[in-house]
Amino acid sequence: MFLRNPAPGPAQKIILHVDMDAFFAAVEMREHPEIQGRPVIVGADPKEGRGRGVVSTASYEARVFGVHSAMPISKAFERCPGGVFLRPHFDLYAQASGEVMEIAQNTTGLFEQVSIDEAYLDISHAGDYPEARRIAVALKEAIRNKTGLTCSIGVGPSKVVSKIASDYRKPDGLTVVEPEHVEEFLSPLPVGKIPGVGKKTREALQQLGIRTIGDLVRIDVQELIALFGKWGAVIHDLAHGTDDREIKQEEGYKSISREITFENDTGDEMVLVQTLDNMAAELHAVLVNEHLRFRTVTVKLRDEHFQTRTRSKTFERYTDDPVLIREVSHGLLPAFQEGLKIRLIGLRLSGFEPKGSRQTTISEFA
Ligand code: TTP
Ligand code: MG
Repeated sequence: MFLRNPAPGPAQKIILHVDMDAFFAAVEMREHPEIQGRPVIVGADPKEGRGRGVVSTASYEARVFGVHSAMPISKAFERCPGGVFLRPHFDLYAQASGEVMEIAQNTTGLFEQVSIDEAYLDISHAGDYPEARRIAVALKEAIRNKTGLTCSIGVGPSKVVSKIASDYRKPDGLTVVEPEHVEEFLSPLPVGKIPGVGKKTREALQQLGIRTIGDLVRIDVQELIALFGKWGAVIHDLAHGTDDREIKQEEGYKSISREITFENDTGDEMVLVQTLDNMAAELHAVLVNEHLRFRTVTVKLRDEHFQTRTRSKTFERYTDDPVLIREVSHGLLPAFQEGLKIRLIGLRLSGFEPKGSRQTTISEFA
């Protein structure tokens, strides 16, 4: 009998998303084995419940008490007074991030780092999902063996599906969603699982009786566009798992940035300054680890009415001075209207030294 191979169809895209578990807290626990298994909360000083900053992250043991990122540290102290409260050590996190990203990057496929603890890989070359799963298992093992840290991985046919999947069984999870199971995987999940859908969008959708991604799929896209404009069309696509964003493999960094959305909008300038200082320290640690020097600092603020403003300053010379980052960012804090609260603050460093003058390419991650 003559058996024909099936005609080759268009190559299917297979995307992997890796995200470290309770990253800052996990690095602290690795450094201090005596606090392993305890509720660990990294963030501002709780000052016996009078502290004003926010939680950076909490170990899974602390999350049982209802403590999570961006929560006021005073509330975290109230919920978990027996927790181990630590100030962040960004140099350690930048170094650990470098180790993890080097391992991820050495996995075959296009690589894109999207934050200090997460990255995408395009592993379409795997050809099928069983092989993609083997790549994911090997990556988890390599990260655990070489860094002592656990991560969660999601694999699926698009960025959005793999990202939602990596979050699905945290910590130390692996979730593989084949194309024919995307709808069944996504539909029972709450709409808040879609990246970018925050409290405000969630509340507006709830007014329409939409709670799950399945509810969102069933609604006419025109209704969403009427309500949210372009963003309505985007979330409708994402709800279907449709996302054509490619993996952007970049030669070195164009910018490094950090954004924090507060759990409760804040009008407290001290909180803004403290948050900027934390982000400055974190970004500075990345600069040092990656041997980068920059020229431009940008501060971004989004107020309670979703109005976003950015202000930048560019220096004549390249620098990596941490004091300068802090001072300039404070100076850039745009004067905000009395009484107007802030929901998001961001800090970005860009304008790095041209490639070649120093070691700045991603392949030189140490
Ligand atoms: P995340 O990946 O969002 O959180 P996580 O790694 O701590 O926990 P998970 O297991 O749910 O992934 O963020 C990575 C790190 O970024 C986190 O360890 C601390 C920092 N971070 C902040 O400083 N503030 C924030 O509001 C968030 C969300 C994260
Ligand atoms: Mg993480």
